[in-house]
Amino acid sequence: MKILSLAVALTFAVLPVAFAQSSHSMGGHDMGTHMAEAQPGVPGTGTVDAVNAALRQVKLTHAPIKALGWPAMTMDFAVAAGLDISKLKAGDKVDFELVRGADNLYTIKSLTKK
Ligand SMILES: [Cu+2]
Repeated sequence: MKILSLAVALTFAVLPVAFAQSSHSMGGHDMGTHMAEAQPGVPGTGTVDAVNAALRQVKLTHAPIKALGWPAMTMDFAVAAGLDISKLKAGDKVDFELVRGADNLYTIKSLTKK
């Protein structure tokens, strides 16, 4: 019986592909990343799952955000400096606004309980 040694060749064929497409990246919006201040916020709505005031992080289960092409999901968000999350707790229903930072991650810039 003959063993085909294709495995090695295949290994090298696959490498450079899975780079640019993270689930939260969005094509067609390449106006540069220096303008975070001027960006309008992207509105969203969701439910708080956890609050980490020390890390300034909120875990949210958010509804789909069409403007970003995001499906509904549960994820952690950084919270903008100056936004008070001390009264926020798990189970709160919230409206929020996101802005994209220079690192391409979205930060919550405003958040209100419903
Ligand atoms: Cu998400």
